[in-house]
Amino acid sequence: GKRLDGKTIVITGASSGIGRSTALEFARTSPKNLRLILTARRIDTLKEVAADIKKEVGEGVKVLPFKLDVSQPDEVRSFVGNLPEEWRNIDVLVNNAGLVKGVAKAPEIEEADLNVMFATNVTGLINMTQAVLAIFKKRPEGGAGDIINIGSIAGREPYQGGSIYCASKAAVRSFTDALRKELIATRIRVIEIDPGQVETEFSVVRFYGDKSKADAVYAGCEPLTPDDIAEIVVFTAGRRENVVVADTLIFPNHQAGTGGAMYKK
Ligand code: NDP
Ligand code: 8X3
Repeated sequence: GKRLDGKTIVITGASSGIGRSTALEFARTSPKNLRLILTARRIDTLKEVAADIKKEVGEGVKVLPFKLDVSQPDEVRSFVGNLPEEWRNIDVLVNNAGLVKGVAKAPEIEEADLNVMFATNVTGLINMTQAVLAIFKKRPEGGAGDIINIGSIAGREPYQGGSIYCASKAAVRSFTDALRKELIATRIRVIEIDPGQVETEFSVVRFYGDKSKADAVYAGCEPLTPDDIAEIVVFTAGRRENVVVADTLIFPNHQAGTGGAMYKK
């Protein structure tokens, strides 16, 4: 609604799943004067998302597809400076880009998998936050803007075969909580949203592209949809300035945790 009108919003990982749905939901909620900067590695897919937004809400929302690999610190460092001038006054950052690779137990985890999970989910999120905080901090009252971090139930309840992913999401949680304390004297809101099971490309990526293994994860379950999480992201950004939806955990009805805490028909 009105509170979001005129805002400039950056979403990382907007080419798929929760990030893509979040872009569409922002556009639906505030179809006038919004600027959406959609980032991910797959620029062609981002352009498709931009076209989907235009088709659904028309020309009122300005969309900038922008190729950005958050795991590359140099790319993140030059990100804001490489935006066209009228896109730099960022109000909201949605740190959504993230991934899991494999289900190996600790002794067997591939070094490349370990590194890409931390470089994306942790260092990438921190570097993006630093880049955007530089803009937020220039505003009155110590700064203003929203940082919305997508964590996971995995960051609260680690499970076998997910040690690195779970540790990465626990790191997100600690970073987020510390940052909220550091920014207590400002108008910057620091928000964490922790989904449970959502059906996206997440499991396809986890199983290195094996769609049948990914489908088996959701067999007999009714997972959340990415739109379910997108609605909550947009809700938090649309609250009155003094309201911080600091921390949210969202499950589908059959879920109460990780590991065994998933009811399968
Ligand atoms: P998807 O795989 O569908 O989407 C992940 C997005 O992240 C893609 O747009 C992908 O784009 C992007 N991404 C991956 N690596 C990078 C990178 N290095 N730089 C920029 N973008 C990147 O999965 P989800 O939508 O499910 O995941 C979104 C977030 O939600 C993640 O942080 C995930 O951990 C979290 N989450 C997911 C849950 C689930 O059950 N699905 C539950 C809890 C949390 P591209 O490949 O084009 O770069
Ligand atoms: C994704 C949820 O539990 O499959 O963050 O790791 S889980």
